[in-house]
Amino acid sequence: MSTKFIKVLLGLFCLVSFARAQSSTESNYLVIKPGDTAEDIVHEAAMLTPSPRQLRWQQLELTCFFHYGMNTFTGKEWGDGTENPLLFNPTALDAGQWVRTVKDAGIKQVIITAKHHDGFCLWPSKYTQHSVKNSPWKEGKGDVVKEVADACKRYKMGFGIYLSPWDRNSPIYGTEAYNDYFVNQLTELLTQYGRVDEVWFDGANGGGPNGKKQVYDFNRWYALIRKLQPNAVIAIMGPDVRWVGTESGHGRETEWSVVPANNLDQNVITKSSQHDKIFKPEGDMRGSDLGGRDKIKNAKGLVWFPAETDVSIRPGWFYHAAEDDKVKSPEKLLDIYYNSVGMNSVLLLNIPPDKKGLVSESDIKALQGWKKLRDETFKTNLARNASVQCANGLHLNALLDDDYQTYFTTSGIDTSTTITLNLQGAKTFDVLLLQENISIGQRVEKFTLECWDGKAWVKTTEGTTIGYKRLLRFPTITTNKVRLSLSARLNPAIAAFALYKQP
Ligand code: FUL
Repeated sequence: MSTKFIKVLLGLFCLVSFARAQSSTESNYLVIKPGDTAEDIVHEAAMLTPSPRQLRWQQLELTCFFHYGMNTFTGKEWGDGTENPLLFNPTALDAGQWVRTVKDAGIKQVIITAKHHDGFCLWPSKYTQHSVKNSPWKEGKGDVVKEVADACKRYKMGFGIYLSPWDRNSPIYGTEAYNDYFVNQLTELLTQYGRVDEVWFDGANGGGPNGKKQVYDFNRWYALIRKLQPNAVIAIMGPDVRWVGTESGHGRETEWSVVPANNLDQNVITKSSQHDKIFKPEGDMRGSDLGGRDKIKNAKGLVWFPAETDVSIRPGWFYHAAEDDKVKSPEKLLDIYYNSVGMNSVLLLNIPPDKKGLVSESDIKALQGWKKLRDETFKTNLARNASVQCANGLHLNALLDDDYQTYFTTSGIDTSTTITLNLQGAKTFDVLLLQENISIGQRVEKFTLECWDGKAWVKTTEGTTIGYKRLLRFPTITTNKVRLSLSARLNPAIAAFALYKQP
């Protein structure tokens, strides 16, 4: 039996025997074996699945940043670390208002900038004087990180921390002692505030106060996080979540969650279990396609490494009163939603609280308008009552059952299919939603939606990858019959198909 045939059989076994997806036990990483053909590698990519922590994170869809700190009070974006802690003095800080506001907008997890590049800590760290403990706020007894963590518990929201590796205040930055200092701070954050769901490490690495650059001890940090907070994803300068490559809020049309892993340290991999692989992301993060056939054919390894799209609701990452009239409109935020969540990415939207310590009115209005636009569009799936036909399909109704766990797939070794949906009368729509069940893998490489105009099939929209979620907008169309054609790397696992009409 050829290895290709065995792999196809294996893929089929996974699909057919698990009509409902089980919790992911497959690996999110593999090393390409010498002698694997380009076709073998494509099948291997199709078999990779997210780790449980990556799967949980992907399903959040909407997360947010709170950039807050010394810059809020100095008006800067990057403090230089010489700022006086006396400047930090919010008059009405209410983390409950922050978390409530973003929860009302549909956001599921927040990340607080516990320390930005200026080194000022929003919690009373034992290891530095440059923190809230030397500020007038609550007479030095306050702890912003605790207030945010507590609000997240109260409102049942995910909680994450941003800890800037680059520290422009620390006198030991640029020496090995800084790595110990960083581990000490990380330990405080990972042990004093309950569950942490995401740890976000920035890529920025300039010089410290003495001009020296720091060689970061990433592996030590990752091991500490895995030990103290095993459910947390480690983002950006970390192994679980990849930066999408821009800060514009627009992801890529072709977004593969499986990408080459040439930079993995092979010694670390063989020493640790594959689920706990440890590596620092390197290489091109900005290309238009990071995981297509051309990109993976010469890879040494493959890894499930999904994209996160970070963007600020304002021009800057921190609050500046002068930008109150430059808050992104609900329509602009909706565009960002289609181009991030709708492109197989998680959105990380920054909403910076103001000097008082509150999310400002202009941001609240924009978030409310954005939520309303999404609710109006996505309230009714116009394909919901369709009858579904497919010559080589299995579990056809799984497409429309509103259950992400169940999924449509193809029979035999077919990796392409055409699904026809009779909409039971004329329907008018302008949005297509597709979802793959990623606990089986990301497999679709190309899809086309056509509508029946009474005489012939007319192409309405098309795309390449789907992944966890794909949303496409197109000119309004009315029809009683649509068909979806797709081709995949291995039997596709389609969890959802929906059509919507924008208000
Ligand atoms: C960047 C930082 O330099 C910005 O200040 C901001 O924190 C952004 C999210 O990441 O690299």
